[in-house]
Amino acid sequence: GSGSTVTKRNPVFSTINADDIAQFKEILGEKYVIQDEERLLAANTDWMRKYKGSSKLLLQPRSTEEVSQILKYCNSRCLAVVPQGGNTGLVGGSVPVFDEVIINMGSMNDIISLDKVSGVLVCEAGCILENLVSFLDNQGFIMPLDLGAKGSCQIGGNVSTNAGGLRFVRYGSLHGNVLGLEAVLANGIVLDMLGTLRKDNTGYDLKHLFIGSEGSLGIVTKISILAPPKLSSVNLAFLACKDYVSCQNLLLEAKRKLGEILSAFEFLDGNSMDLVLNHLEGVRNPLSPSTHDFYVLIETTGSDESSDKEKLEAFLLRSMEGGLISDGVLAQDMNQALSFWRIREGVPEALMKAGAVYKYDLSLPVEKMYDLVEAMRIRLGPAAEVIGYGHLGDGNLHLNISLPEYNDNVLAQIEPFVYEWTSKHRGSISAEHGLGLMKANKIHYSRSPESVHVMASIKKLLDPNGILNPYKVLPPSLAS
Ligand code: FAD
Ligand code: 2HG
Ligand code: ZN
Repeated sequence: GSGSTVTKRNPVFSTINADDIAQFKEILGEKYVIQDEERLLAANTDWMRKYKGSSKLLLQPRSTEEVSQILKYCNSRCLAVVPQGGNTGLVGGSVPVFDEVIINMGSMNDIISLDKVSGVLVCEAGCILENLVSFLDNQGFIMPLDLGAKGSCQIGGNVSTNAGGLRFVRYGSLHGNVLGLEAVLANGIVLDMLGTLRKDNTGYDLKHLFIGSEGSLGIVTKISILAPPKLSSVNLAFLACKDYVSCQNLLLEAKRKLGEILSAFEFLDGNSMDLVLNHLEGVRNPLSPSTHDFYVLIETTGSDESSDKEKLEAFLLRSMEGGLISDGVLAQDMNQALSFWRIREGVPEALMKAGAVYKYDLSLPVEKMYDLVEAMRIRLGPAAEVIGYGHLGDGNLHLNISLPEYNDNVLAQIEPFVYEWTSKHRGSISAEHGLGLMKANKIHYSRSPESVHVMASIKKLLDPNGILNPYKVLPPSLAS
């Protein structure tokens, strides 16, 4: 009872019966129609173990044609479905709320092609991000996105959530990097939008509807994505700042002085660092024994080893002299760089180990961002640990509130305060994780009634029976 916000199953949806199972076995083959309790328990539970569904059926299609047949059948029977990728989503979007059929994309994991001239990679939606990273690395390319969940999340899940991550500051959104998609609509129709062109203004660009719509408009089956060339020189600095305003000023300086080579600018506060040190094995503070209130990671990626390094070193020296940085260390090799990243990428895992967590993924004006963390600390007092970290270079704060157990009194102190505060500062209540189940009813804090109305019309047009990921993204009252 820690995460769910919906209490009633929509009665328009059918429940699965023996005929349905037989039909799915006909379409997929016995082996790919899964009713095994252990598999279902895992697929019903989200990464945070906060949202739990009670689905009795998981389907594992191996081709677009199979996805199409499954959806066509589910639509005709009014059976609700949840598309599921790596199940690393953080807003309760990837698991059923009640007994929705889980459509797991993990078996659609073929890499279809890489054009080494254009850098366009075409692959199936179930490819795990890290596998694409390794494949491209061998060919001299990189993925335009990187995130802590890379070992489990799938490119289809990334596209469906419009995931941001650690390289966004350099390569931008998937709305720019995804060149084409194939998606299956609720009625089984396959939309071939799998272009590989950089420029293509022929009418409405429909693929964008599927980027970030969290499985509510269709199932993404194939993706073409622009992979940047791998550059020879990557450097990573782990820095300490005495206060938040120094982090902010360091960002402005980094954009001006490292602009063309800057590839990541991440921050975490001292409380986030403590949490990581207390809960993750084998992690140490590279700046210890000193402790600091703020830490910043700056990564540069460029093509000239000596001049890139010189540029970064000069920048760090100047920032140190100017008092923007109070301490810092430059990774000397790949292993040390990985150990720095482990600290930043390990925060969500450390939070999980610490107990219960309330997560807020906010876009805010950089100069206001940390005020919210401080306001929250004052509001909650010693009842909870409030930490702030995230993608400072993108104006994206991850505000997390950690406590031993879920507590409705604490929650009532956090919400709606956090949403109202964000809305007042014209921020977004979902910078990169999506709305999922957690925030389906909160969309109005960041979108006008007119916009939400158009979204609901699009949903109705593409999925008139509302079978695709019900109770998620839009307020249920509008979506069905
Ligand atoms: P899932 O969790 O399985 O699904 C997410 C949503 O997409 C669900 O609504 C699901 O129904 C839908 N979906 C999945 N596959 C498809 C498909 N093929 N077609 C249609 N709909 C589909 N997010 C960020 O943006 N930036 C980060 O830096 C970041 N870091 C993370 C670090 C950790 C440790 C964790 C656990 C999560 C992180 N996330 C981050 C959140 C998460 O959004 C991403 O991990 C990822 O994009 C989700 O991919 P997935 O394959 O696990 O999708
Ligand atoms: C990250 O940037 C992820 O590490 C997770 O987006 C954020 O745990 C969070 O709040
Ligand atoms: Zn993030």
